[in-house]
Amino acid sequence: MHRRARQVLLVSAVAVVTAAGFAWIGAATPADAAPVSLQSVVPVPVSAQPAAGVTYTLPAAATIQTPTGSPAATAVGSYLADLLRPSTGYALPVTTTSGTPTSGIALLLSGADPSVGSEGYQLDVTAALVTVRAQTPAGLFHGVQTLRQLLPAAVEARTVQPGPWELAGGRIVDYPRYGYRGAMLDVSRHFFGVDVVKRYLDEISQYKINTLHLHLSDDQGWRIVVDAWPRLATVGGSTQVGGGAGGYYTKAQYTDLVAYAAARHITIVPEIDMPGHTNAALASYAELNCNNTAPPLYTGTSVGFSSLCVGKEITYTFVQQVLAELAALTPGPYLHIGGDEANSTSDADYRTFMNRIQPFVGNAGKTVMGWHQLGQADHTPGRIAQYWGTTTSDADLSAAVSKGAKVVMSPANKAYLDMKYTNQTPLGLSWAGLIEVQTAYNWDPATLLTNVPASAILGVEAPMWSETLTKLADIEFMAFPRLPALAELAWSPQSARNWDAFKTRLGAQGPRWTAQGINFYRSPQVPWATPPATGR
Ligand code: IFG
Repeated sequence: MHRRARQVLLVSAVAVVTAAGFAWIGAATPADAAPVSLQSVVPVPVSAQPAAGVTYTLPAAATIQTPTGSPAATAVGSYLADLLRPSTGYALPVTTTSGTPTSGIALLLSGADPSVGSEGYQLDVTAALVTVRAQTPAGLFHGVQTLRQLLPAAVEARTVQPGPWELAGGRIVDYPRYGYRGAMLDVSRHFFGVDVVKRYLDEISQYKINTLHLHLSDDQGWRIVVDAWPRLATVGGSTQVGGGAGGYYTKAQYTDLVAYAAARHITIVPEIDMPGHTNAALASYAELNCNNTAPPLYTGTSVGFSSLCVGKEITYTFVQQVLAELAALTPGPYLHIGGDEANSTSDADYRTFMNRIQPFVGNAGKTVMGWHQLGQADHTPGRIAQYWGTTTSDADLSAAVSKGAKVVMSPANKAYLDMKYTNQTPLGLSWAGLIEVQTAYNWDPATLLTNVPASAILGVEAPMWSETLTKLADIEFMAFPRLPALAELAWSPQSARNWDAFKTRLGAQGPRWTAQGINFYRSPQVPWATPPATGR
């Protein structure tokens, strides 16, 4: 090659590398330099109107202002301050005001678009201030989660990051499609302590989930103290799948979890699974068994082999006392009484048992929730059937609905977070099928079932069974990114949802999870954004 030409080639090569280099460095900043788009929020809002050319920059002296006379609104302000202080390094005092702020961040309980209802919000960003308006503190909390996502991913770091902390101008008016937006954690197969559950509550609250169902009892473990039956915890809670030490929540710990959830506007739904899935209770008290002999504690993963003794009176004393003590600790409206896989209980006994114990829930001031097999038993007012089937119709579910039940959708082949993503997923099961992110996202809770009216659907819940999960990182790997996908099904209008737009919005959540230390699955279906250069 001619020398001159070689020189030109070399220069241009250097130019390309340099440009590419700058381009690469540049690539790290446009994400930071351009404020996060209002169109990028997960779950996608009902409406988002960007204000072209308007940007709000959070000043170091900003205050967070909440209305006088609402401690719950002030608590949301403090929650926001706790989120933003570590990464911005700003003081962000939380003050109360009876007026209309003109700068900083305002959380107000007046002036919201009436469409926001009891859980929605209106978010306005101008050059001068950010205002979240809602009718309730829960609405303010959900607006704060959106505000959080509109700040750079670096805001999720727990050490001070360089700003600027910019927000794109505009207005979002948003409210949920469904009132029941849940996650479930099985703390029986493997026990997870208070700190793990609190971390999971932190993580799911980012996506406007408002219910955490705790599966507190099963064959392998009983996880909540019952004063009238102390061996349930001390014996029934003494092991877990694989033979580990297990554990249980004291009443004080359960109460702490309930309060922690409530501060994130999440309601706890406790489950005592009956009459099957009861080996831990049967192993704790011989007298609960029909043959007066306690079976050994169970550390395997089979299901369907246990049953409370339907013919013994002590069984009903037991159930009534357990439910009464649990109800007294549970401010939420529901007690979940299980009812699944009662393979060792005859159909007649199942109906006899369920018809006799359901009133105990009502007597304790709560409403019955159960797996959809509960449709075999009589209706009780307000009852919820939780659908966990893999088919588009089910006789027990139809029976429940025909008797007046509402439905929470947890189809095992769409919403079970313990299902493997692919055959290569190291954790999880696959009996309901493999669930990659697109499978978890691409369905409509209102129309999946052929013979259940859309009006019967209360919402969606994503169960996380823990036969194969032993630690927080396992829970995170299975929940992220599918839980945000299911959260969008539960919150956003069906008309606003489509996979191609969602996967890009989901990809932009990746750096936020990296900054939070969430151990998420980098699904090949998702175009993951590059994480910002943040310290943890
Ligand atoms: N089905 C059982 C769960 C659990 C699950 C694991 C329900 C309602 C399989 N019952 O799901 O206890 O073992 O995927």
